[in-house]
Amino acid sequence: MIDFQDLDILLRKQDNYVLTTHVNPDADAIGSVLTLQRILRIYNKNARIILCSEMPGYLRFLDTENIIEFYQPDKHNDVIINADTFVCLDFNRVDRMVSMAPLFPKLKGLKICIDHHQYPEEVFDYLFYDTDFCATGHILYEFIEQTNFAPMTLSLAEPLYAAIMTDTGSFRFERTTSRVHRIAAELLDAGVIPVKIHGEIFDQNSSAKMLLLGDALKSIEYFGRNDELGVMTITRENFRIYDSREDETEQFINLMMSAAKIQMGMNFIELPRGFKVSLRSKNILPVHHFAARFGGGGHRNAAGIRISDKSLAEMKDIIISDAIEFLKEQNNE
Ligand SMILES: [Mn+2]
Repeated sequence: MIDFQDLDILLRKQDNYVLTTHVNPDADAIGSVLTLQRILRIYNKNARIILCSEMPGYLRFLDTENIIEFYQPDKHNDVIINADTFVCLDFNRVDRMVSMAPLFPKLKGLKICIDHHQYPEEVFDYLFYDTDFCATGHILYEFIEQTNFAPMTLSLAEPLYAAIMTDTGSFRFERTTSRVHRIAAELLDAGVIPVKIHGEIFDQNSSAKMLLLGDALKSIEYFGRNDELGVMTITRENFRIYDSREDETEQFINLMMSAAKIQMGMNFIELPRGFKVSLRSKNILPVHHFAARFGGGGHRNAAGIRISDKSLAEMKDIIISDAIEFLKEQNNE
């Protein structure tokens, strides 16, 4: 249970806030930092949003005032270190803010985490976290409703809708409750136009990204007796050919998961240094337990691994063999 009154007290207490979210921010990440910034503005606070990743182009429409800043050490270190309160949204492990992570132990102010992922690191002064929420935006919605500090306006409703709609996979994932649909209805009443938000988020692909997707789909290999494990691979060479970026591949794995027989999907993505593996599963298969074997984490049906000290070529076969064994164990074979 999250104590929204406690959070309210903390958000009214100080003057200078810095908000951030995880590397490669998604719509829940961006929607949440923007919503909290707008809440803090209603409280007459000075709140800056500083991110370790560039703002993804397709989410720029949410930042109507263009206030999100990309972290630059010279410009931001003092601001971050001396902030009264530093708020981490939609992530709970310091290493997820990559280039900003070394600043964390130096922070002079309060460290608050607002999140809905499992296994938070025990490094925050205040942790507002509950995995029952479908999105960090969902937590902020309940905060606004329970503290009742201001009416639900479009500037709050739009980022919240983007956050909740995307983190529920367009209202289809497990935590999509009747409550979540009622919240969506409230957000529509505040002026959100679903066709506009869906169009902005889902129909902004570049022509090059479609070609990269073609290569990614062609790379799919199946393993297991019944093709229950799917593996997709995107190399640096793929990115180079299409002049594309890692963040453009985020939805690719979901297309692979639409194969009927697949139980678990892995997308190996080669990075400038090392690689990452996005993991998905269906039903009760706990893919975050598999991720933990390689130092990763996430949710039961969506998790990830990031490895920077070994190459994709060195590790890919090892991880696949381990995944085959993991599936056997899970299926009691
Ligand atoms: Mn989220």
